[in-house]
Amino acid sequence: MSKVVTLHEFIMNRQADFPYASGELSRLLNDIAIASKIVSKDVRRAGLLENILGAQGSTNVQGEEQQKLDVIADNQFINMFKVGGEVCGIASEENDDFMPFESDFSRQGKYVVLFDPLDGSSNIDVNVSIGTIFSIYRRVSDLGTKATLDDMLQAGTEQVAAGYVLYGSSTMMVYTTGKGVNGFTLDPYIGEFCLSHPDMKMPEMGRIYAMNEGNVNICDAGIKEYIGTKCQQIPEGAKRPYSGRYIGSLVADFHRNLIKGGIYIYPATTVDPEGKLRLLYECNPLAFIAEQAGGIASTGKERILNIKPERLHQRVPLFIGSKQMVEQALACL
Ligand code: P6P
Repeated sequence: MSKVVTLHEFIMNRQADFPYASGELSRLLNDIAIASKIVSKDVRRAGLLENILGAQGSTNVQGEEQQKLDVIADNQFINMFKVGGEVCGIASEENDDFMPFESDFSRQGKYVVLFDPLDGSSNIDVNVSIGTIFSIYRRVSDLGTKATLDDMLQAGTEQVAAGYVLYGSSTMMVYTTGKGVNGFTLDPYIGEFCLSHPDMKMPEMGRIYAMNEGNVNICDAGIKEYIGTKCQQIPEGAKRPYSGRYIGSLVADFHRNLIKGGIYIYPATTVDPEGKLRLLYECNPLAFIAEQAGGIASTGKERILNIKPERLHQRVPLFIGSKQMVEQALACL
């Protein structure tokens, strides 16, 4: 029987990876884990509690109808960051502008967090997996001052950590600090995330493609070519074509591809000329994880992590997953 390694133990053990770390990032990652457990509890009961299920009756800056659980999750993470003291400000999908924390206590925080509190929330009412995505940067503004927009608009290469929480058949937290990717499964009986997927690597090749094929005639014709010639033909030596799997929840599609190999495509379309997914709190964190696991993340024209953001809710096209699959798709564009 191997020893159970909790997330807390793992983080503390890995702290030695960061010679100058004085524990702030470790505490921040633990704060995220605690907030995720609380959100997981709410997600698991969403269908039972009238005050949780359904639409909030408001729309976010994206023009998307907010679900009650979107707002609950957003507030849960924000409150955790405020009391934790490691974060001087945040930006989230659910808030129009970035949020510098006002207290002197928070202004001493070294980090900013950009996050999507509940991605795929339109799936809540139909009981499909959803997820939280987060991206952590060191602030560029001076300690003790108010967080600035520049703290938020940093290239993905500057991330110190990134991860996601998947509220699926089990609740998992997967993250990287730039030294590989590790996955933890929440054991509800002890209330701890326990190491279940050490040193995750994305297979270089896979047989799963994830795309909303309803868009296939309103995007780059090369994508239709890739799907028609690579995904929907029987590869040499194989017995069947690739499998199309599209959950409609980015975190769930990404996680499956991370484990089994695969590609997720959300291209620019005539409806969403910049693509649908947000650079700062969806594409960058997953790109960091993908690359750390041996995968690739591109807009179709450039490496996601190299982009210098200009706007908080900036959208970009996303091709992310197994190295060879993404390369094949990009070659068709
Ligand atoms: P569509 C959810 O809204 C999301 O941001 C991702 O989680 C998901 O992959 C995508 O959008 C689904 O978008 O246009 O296919 O419904």
